[in-house]
Amino acid sequence: MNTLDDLLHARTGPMTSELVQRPGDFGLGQLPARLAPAGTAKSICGYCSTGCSLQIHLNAAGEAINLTPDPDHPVNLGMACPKGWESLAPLAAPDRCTTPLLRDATGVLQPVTWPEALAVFTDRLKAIQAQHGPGSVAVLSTGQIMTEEMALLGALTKFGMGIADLDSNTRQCMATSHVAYKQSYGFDAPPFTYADFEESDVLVFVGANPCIAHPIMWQRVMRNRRQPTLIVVDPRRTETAMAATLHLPAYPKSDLTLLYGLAREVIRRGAVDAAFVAAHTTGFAAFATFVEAFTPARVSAETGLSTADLDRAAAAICRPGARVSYWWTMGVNQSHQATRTAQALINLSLMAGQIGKPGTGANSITGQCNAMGSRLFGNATSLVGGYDFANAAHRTHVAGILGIDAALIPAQPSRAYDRILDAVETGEIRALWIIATNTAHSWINSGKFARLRDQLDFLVVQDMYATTETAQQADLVLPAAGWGEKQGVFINSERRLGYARKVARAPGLALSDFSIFKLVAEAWGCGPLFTRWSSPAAALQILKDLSRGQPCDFTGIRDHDHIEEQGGIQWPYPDSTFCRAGSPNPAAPEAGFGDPAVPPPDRERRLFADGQFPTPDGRARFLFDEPAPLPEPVDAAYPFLLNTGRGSSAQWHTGSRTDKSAVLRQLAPTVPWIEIHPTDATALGLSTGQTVAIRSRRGETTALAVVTPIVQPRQVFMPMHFPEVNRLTFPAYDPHSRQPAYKACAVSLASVNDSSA
Ligand SMILES: Nc1nc2c(c(=O)[nH]1)N[C@H]1C(S)=C(S)[C@@H](COP(=O)(O)OP(=O)(O)OC[C@H]3O[C@@H](n4cnc5c(=O)[nH]c(N)nc54)[C@H](O)[C@@H]3O)O[C@H]1N2
Ligand SMILES: Nc1nc2c(c(=O)[nH]1)N[C@H]1C(S)=C(S)[C@@H](COP(=O)(O)OP(=O)(O)OC[C@H]3O[C@@H](n4cnc5c(=O)[nH]c(N)nc54)[C@H](O)[C@@H]3O)O[C@H]1N2
Ligand code: SF4
Ligand SMILES: [Mo]
Repeated sequence: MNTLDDLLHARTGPMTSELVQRPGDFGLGQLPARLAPAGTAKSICGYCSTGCSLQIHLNAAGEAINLTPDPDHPVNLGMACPKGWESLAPLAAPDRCTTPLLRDATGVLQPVTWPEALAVFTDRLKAIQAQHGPGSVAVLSTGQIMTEEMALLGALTKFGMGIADLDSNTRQCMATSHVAYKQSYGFDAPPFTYADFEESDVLVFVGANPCIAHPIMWQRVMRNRRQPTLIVVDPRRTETAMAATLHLPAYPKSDLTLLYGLAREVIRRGAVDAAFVAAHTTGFAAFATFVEAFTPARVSAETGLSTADLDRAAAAICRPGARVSYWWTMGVNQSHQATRTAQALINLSLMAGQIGKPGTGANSITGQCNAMGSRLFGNATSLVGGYDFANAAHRTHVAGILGIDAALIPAQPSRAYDRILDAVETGEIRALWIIATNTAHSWINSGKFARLRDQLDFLVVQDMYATTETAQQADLVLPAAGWGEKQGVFINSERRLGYARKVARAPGLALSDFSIFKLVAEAWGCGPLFTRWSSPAAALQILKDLSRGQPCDFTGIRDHDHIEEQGGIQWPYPDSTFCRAGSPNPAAPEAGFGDPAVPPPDRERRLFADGQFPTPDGRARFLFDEPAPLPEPVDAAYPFLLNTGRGSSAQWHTGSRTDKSAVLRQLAPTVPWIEIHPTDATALGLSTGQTVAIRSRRGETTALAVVTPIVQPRQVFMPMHFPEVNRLTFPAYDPHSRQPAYKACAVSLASVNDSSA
């Protein structure tokens, strides 16, 4: 099982026929004749956390030739954004990494065989561990591989290879939501379902630009027939803000003050749900006293918003009988007080009893396709399955399920990403294995990572492409299959497990991450620990066992096919409640599945309808702190505040996938740009299309000026899709989540005389 020969044969052998539905299942008449697919397969999109389902059109060999959005899926209802439509293009890119690559003595990456690559991998990493201790090797992973893969990686590295430090790009993205929910609700449990977009009377978006970053979620907002009030808190007048009833362009990172001021208004206007607060929460009295200081005058002075706008916002969220929902993304999570800001939104929803009912909730929108999977099963911050490393009973329980010695499980979580890099700087960590993330581009203050490269004795990068900024610096590159070339589960923003299918062959010698991890386990000598992890399908059964009894319990899911048949399945989905009700035999996990006597569960469900939270006392907590000043405020030398984020719906992060699509390349600029307010542009003598030099205390770069009132005066915005951006950013972190505060640093601007260009 799972030898290299097996894996390579499986990869090159015929596409499995179960992928292909009968041609008659597909509405052929609706398609242009040239597609004439032999059948279709469904697969969940591998970009953002919306989790749209795509119908992949297959040729007679079962290989993908095109796709259309799935009309039957409860998430996207037949829609997809440009990235989803273009999902197949990156697979065929000419720069796919098709063979392991090893840097030779002259510094050139040269093709090697898998056995050679695995031997170098284990020999080098074991030698480094032998010389400097097991903690001298660390891993940086991702929210963009399958749940089964990230769980196997977490188990392999921590329990098999003795690696204590395994973090991922989820730190850059969702760490704040994870910590905020865990502290407030007792578990990382986003309570909502996408139907809440349609069932809300007042939707408050804070630091979220779904028009660009989650376009299909935004389509769900547009389907709301309740004439909703849309409030958007964002220093920029984004596409989302333009569509709002009320745009609150609060000064960057003044959200905490604003939200405490709104909480004060909820109390003052008598909109507190006293019965809910008394029965289901703790800490409200102290919170109510705390927010008294956040008077409209103070909030107006510190946020730059008018008291009239504050009054409008307060009136909207306090409207009697209105269903109010709060939605946040990176404008909140990437802040120096991110966790408390997220909790300020949670507090607003708790105090008004706006949770567990249609159209309510304090709802974190996830970023990557499987950031939710990594939050539950990544084995970084929480022990795999949402347990605690520090809890001995949890370690024993997880060890029992995995059939390993509990002593193999470390008693503390991984160090956070920034602290892993700090440990590289001090020489404590000497080797990194980076999987499905492009650290050299996406990490904050990237100049530091560039300098650290020389401190590393060994850098392994596992990616679809050897051309990323990070892979170019590697000593060893392991070629990975991408979305569409392997199968497994993604968990979307509304806790829905979705199944992504294999519909294409990986090029050359590229292998799925799952297969690579299995090969590493064998080469390392810890393969027997992972015998049960024989395939993604087998791994899903292990994940089910890990989830049992947890708030995320999905033991009622049968297998991958069950997930697909149901149009995805939201957790919780315990076997006791749904599929196995009436099944007398808990020892036979398959018993009772599909029992016609058991009604199917609702396709959309939300959490906390009963007011019970998974804290020890069953109550949610009010958590708060004093607002603190910006880590790097503007001054005379650096008078502009730089904000960064998503530039267009056609660009994904560091561009390693989306840049490969000729269609997507036409939908957005391919060079860095910077949004500048007209007043500032005039003062600097700049007009749109001219080159501007941007300097921070960390680095400098140039970009094309886009003169626009989208940004406020003295604020500028750059899309994160160009590596230049993180040369500028200031390395500040939220103290609870250690998430980088990418969205506020001080820069200076100057017009570049480009008459020579
Ligand atoms: N097209 C596309 N879609 C994506 C992605 C992509 O790369 N491309 N990435 C995915 C991922 S991983 C993520 S995490 C999400 C991110 O999704 P979003 O968070 O919606 O996107 P961002 O543009 O990073 O940030 C959202 C907004 O926060 C605002 N903001 C900045 N500072 C503040 C502040 O202090 N307060 C407030 N209230 N707002 C502030 C910014 O002006 C910006 O408009 O998108 C996902 N979807
Ligand atoms: N300035 C600034 N910086 C930011 C942000 C910001 O708002 N501003 N946002 C941050 C956020 S929220 C995020 S999520 C990060 C994202 O930052 P990254 O994770 O660095 O960005 P990606 O381009 O998505 O990188 C994913 C890599 O995985 C590879 N890959 C894709 N699929 C697979 C697979 O199945 N297997 C393997 N092995 N490789 C695969 C891709 O080729 C790509 O190189 O950026 C962060 N950086
Ligand atoms: S909205 Fe997200 S999940 Fe849907 S098609 Fe676009 S990138 Fe894919
Ligand atoms: Mo993200």
